[in-house]
Amino acid sequence: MKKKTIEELKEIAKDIRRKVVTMLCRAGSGHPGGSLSVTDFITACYFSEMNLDPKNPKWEDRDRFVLSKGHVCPAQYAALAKLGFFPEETLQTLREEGSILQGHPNMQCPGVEIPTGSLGQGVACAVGMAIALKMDKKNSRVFAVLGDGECQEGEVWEAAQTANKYQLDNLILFVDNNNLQIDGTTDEVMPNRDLGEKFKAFGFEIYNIDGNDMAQILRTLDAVRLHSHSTKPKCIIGQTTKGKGVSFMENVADWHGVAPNKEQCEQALKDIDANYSFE
Ligand SMILES: Cc1ncc(C[n+]2csc(CCOP(=O)(O)OP(=O)(O)O)c2C)c(N)n1
Ligand SMILES: [Mg+2]
Repeated sequence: MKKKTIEELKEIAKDIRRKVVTMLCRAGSGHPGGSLSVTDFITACYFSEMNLDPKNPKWEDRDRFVLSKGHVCPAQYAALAKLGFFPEETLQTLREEGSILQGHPNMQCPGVEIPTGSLGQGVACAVGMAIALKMDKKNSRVFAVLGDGECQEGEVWEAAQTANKYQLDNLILFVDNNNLQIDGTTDEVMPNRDLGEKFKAFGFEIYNIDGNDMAQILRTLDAVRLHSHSTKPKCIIGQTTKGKGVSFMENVADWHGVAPNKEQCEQALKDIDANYSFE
C-alpha cells in the first residue's frame, strides 16, 4: 500500500471524527470525549503503520491492535469500516441489539482482537499476545491504547512488569493522556502524573509527544520501528485533549459518556470541518 501523506492522514482523522459524532448522535449514547482524543493515534496506526488485511482479518502475520480503553470503540469502528473490514452502513447500527458494533468492542466485529471495556484487562491481553507472537517467532507487533484514568488500575502495572520480564520489544503502548476520566480530572480523582516516569521505572522505552499532532505521531512510530535497537517494550505518552476538535466538548469532563443531540451534532460537524483547534 502506498504510504499516505500527513495531509491525507489528517483528512482521514477528520472523517473519523465526523463519523464518531454522527454515530453517537444516532445511537443516543456512547463516549465522545475519549474517542475524539485518541482519533489521531488510531488513524496513524490503522492507515499508516500496521500490517493488516481487511479481507482477511485473521491473517496470521497481521499486527494486533488492542483498544484497552474499550469505551472509545466508535473511533476504532469508524477506522475499521473505512478500511473495509465491514460495510460503512453498519456504523449506523452502533449499540443496537444484535449489531456487531456494541458499546464496547467484542469479537463479532471483524478486526477486533479481544473484547475490552473492563479497564486494565486489554493491556494484559496485549502482553499475552506479544509473548505468543515471540514464541511463534513472528515479526508482528502489538499496539495497545490505554487511558490515563485506566492507568490507575493495578492490572496495568502487572502487565507492565510482565512486558519488562519478557523484553517485549514487539509491544507498543499508547497512553491517551487527556488528564480527564469519567467524572473529573485525574488529579482530582486519583492523581497519577508522570506516567512516562512510571512506565520508565517499569522498564519501558518512553516517547513523550503531542498525541493530537499527526506529524509527531508519525515521527514517533518511525522512531520506534527504525531507530529503537533496545529490547525494551515501548510506551508512547500522548498528551491529548479530551473531545479534541469539537469546541464545546474539549476538556469538559461531562462529555465523557454523553451523546450529542441533533443540534449539538450539527455544531460538532461544523467545528470538525473548520479544523477547530487544529492549525
Ligand atoms: C474496571 C473498570 N472500572 C470502571 C469502569 C468504568 N469506566 C469507564 S470509562 C472510565 C474512565 C476512564 O478514563 P480514561 O482511562 O482516562 O479514559 P478516557 O475516556 O479519558 O479516554 C471508567 C472509570 C470500567 N470500564 N472498568
Ligand atoms: Mg483520560
